[in-house]
Formats: sequence, C-alpha cells, structure tokens
Amino acid sequence: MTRLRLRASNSVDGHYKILSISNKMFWLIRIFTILFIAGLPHLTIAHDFSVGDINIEHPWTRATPAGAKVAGGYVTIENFGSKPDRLLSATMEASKQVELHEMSLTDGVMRMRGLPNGIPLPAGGRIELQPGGFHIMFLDLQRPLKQGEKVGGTLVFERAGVVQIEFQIDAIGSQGSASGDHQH
Ligand SMILES: [Cu+2]
Repeated sequence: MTRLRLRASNSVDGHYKILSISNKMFWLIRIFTILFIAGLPHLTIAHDFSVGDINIEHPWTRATPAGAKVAGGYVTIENFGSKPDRLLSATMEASKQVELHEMSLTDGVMRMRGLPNGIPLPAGGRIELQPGGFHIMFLDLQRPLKQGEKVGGTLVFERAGVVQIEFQIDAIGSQGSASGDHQH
C-alpha cells in the first residue's frame, strides 16, 4: 500500500528519472568492477625487465608535488648468473641528474650517502632498492611525476650493460612493500 501511494504521489517522469539514474549507476559499477578486475594483474604482478642474467623487478617511484626537485627510485634486482655484477648508474627521463644512494641509520640519525662505485650484485644474489636503504636518487626533476604514469629510464650494469626500464609512479607517501621512510 505504501509503495502504491508513493508511486501515485510521484509523477511518472520523476519515477523514470530515478530508475534511469539507478540503471546508470548499475552499469557504472559493473564497468568499474570489470576495469578493476582487469587492472588487478597490473597492480599485483610487478612489471619486470631483464638483461643478460639480470632480472629487474618493478622499478617504481612516487608522485611528486609541483616544484619538487628530488625523488627516490626503487627496484629489486636479481642476478641469476654465475658471475658477480654491479649496478653502476641509472637514468630517468624526467630527471637531468640521477645518482645511486644509500640511506642508513647511524647513531639514531638517518644519513644518506652517494655510491659512486655503484651497488654490488653478487652471483646468484639479489639487491633491493627500497625506502630507507639503497635507492636511485633523482636529483633534478624537470616536471612533477604523476601517479599512475610510467616514466622511461635505464639501469647500467658493469657486466650486463644497459637496460631500458620504466619506473611506475605510485602514490605520494607510498612505501612499497618495505617499511621506513625516505625524507629529502
Ligand atoms: Cu638519496
């Protein structure tokens, strides 16, 4: 009875308007659900690159606010070879200057130092560049990095040579899978 009265008190137009909105919402939700599920592999399965015996897993950095000049880059690198290698340097399209750095906690103070000799990569070994530890340092950003975009770059290895990669831009404040912070 209540429903009948409600319908009777609404104009036919009003009733259909409500229906059509909820139909649109229904389709929007369906489309977003499909897009979300379709997008999941990209979110959960890292993007990988390789060169020779070296596998490069999920290079990423953070979105930056307008005017920011520096950012840290992170990646996991595995050496499947029987000989040691070394990450010598890196480049990134949006930064004129890029260095390899290490953050470490010394006497309760986080310190950062440049690694002009690169980062050693033992045979069969794995190094993780992550917030609070080894990282790639973008020192002269030419533009803000936007969440969701991918920015090209390279990693240069002593043995394996140069490999083209893409840095995925995650949210401002993202910590990746690691804990600790990287303040600049
Ligand atoms: Cu740094």
